[in-house]
Amino acid sequence: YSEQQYLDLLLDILKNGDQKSDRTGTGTLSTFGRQLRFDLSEGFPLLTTKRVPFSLIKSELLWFIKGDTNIRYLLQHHNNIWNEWAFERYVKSSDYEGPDMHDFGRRSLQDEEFRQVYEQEMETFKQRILTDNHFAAQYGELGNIYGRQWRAWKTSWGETIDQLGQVIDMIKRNPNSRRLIVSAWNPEDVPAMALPPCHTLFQFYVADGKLSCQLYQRSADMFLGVPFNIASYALLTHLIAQECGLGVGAFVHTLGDAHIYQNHVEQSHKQLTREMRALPSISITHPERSIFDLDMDDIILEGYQPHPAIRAPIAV
Ligand code: UFP
Repeated sequence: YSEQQYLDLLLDILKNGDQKSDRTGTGTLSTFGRQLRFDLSEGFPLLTTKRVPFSLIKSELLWFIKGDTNIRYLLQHHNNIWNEWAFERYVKSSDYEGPDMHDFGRRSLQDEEFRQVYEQEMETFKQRILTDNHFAAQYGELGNIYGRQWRAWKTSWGETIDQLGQVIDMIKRNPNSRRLIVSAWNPEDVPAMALPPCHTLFQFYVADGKLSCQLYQRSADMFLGVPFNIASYALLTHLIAQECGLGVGAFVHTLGDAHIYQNHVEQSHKQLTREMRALPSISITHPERSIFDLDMDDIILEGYQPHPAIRAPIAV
């Protein structure tokens, strides 16, 4: 059963993980080199032991697929998950003239008065991204993140490579290929990135008329990040299978540093007390539409009846 594997790994890390300090100063329990395997024909692997916000996963994935790296599209779909990265560049720039925002992530958790000022500034920032084209082009842009590497990887000879487009063509023309790979990890760009890609590289595999996908994730926040990542790549596999006229096989999730933050331990135990429910399913309403033209309404999640969400602080 798909979800059980996730829960088993969560429990194993709680019991046997090594205590390890980390970049964010939070501290983790950690293991290295683990794998989860989801049979996508069993159902769509969106966790049922807590609610995972599928619409955020869907809009982020469509944004990646379009090769868009500007948060305006996300904001138009009420998706705020990348805001802090854009906001940070803005408040560090010479154009920013508002109240001091240094270290806003940590300070807004610790200082209620500051949090209100920060939220006001963030709201103003979001409105300007949505309404001011020039401002959006300058400060909504996140640069060399997933969408760019997937669709327009820069070459040394001054051109770009559409890795996702090419891999889809290859799946259609030569499904037996063992070279069906997309890499988000660009060593030339990594030193300048605030958040180097966590989902680093993925490979497709076709057998028996079914498409499988394996992801190598270098760093995995088991409680908050991984439930998103599983659903995102499961959805990507569905969309590409549809595009290529194939059924869905497995999503194989290989994890490098798989960790539970110390401030997620209690929440993880709580999740482990819950009974799994039936998995939801995915349907695509315009199967003839190209994967690059899909909109939010074209993908429908059905039968999702999870336990309530469990709040936890995100490590920044
Ligand atoms: N993280 C995930 N999945 C993601 C993502 C981030 O688990 O899709 F973007 C977590 C992993 C880690 C942190 O806890 O974010 C990134 O920190 P670092 O770069 O130090 O590994």
